[in-house]
Amino acid sequence: MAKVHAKPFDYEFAVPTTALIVIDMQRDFIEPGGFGETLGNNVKLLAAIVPTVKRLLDTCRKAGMTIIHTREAHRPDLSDLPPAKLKRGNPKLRIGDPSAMGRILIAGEPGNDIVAGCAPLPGEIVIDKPGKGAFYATALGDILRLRGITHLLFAGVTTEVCVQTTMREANDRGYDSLLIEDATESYFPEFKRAAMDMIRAQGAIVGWTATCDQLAAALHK
Ligand code: TIU
Repeated sequence: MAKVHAKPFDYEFAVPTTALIVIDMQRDFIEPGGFGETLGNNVKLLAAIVPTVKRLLDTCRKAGMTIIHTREAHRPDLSDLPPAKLKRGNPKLRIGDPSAMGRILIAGEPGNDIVAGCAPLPGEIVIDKPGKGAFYATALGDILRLRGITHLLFAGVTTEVCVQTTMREANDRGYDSLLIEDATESYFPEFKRAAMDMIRAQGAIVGWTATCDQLAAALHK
């Protein structure tokens, strides 16, 4: 067993029954011209965590852990896009519209790729998800069950949207989840802080948080 000096108390896990889930480290959220920027956000904040997410991936790879990447992605014919999601707000470009990186938030388009620094390696699992949570309308639950996974480490973007939604889905399904504090980011620093506080409040009501270095120390990497 590995023990991380996490908040609000130590987080214990065994590598064979743990997966690292890296949420939506996609050009659409992290580079100018993608979905995140069309929503009116400053994407520079998110780009800053790419080296830490890469270090986290390398740490978990060296430990031999199951690695899962997710992408927020819709089918080219938009058949999995609820009208409510398409019409919400007043973005410059809507999902499916052409942009400098291909069609916004559409599977297979350049903007939908995971950024080069966090690219999946052969053998790692990649899940396309139409929602904010990675369990909704995907095979994630079945994949974790088939591998006997009980513990989940989380990283990626954005903290209070797709990361926190997925952690809450995982929590209700019985997983013990640890969020890596410096490997997740929000367009809104105050939302990141609030999400961290919410997750670990009330005795880890949603899960735990710790830094990438604290995890690496627990894994002796
Ligand atoms: N991946 C993810 O978090 N999707 C979003 O739409 N996030 C926002 O913060 N908008």
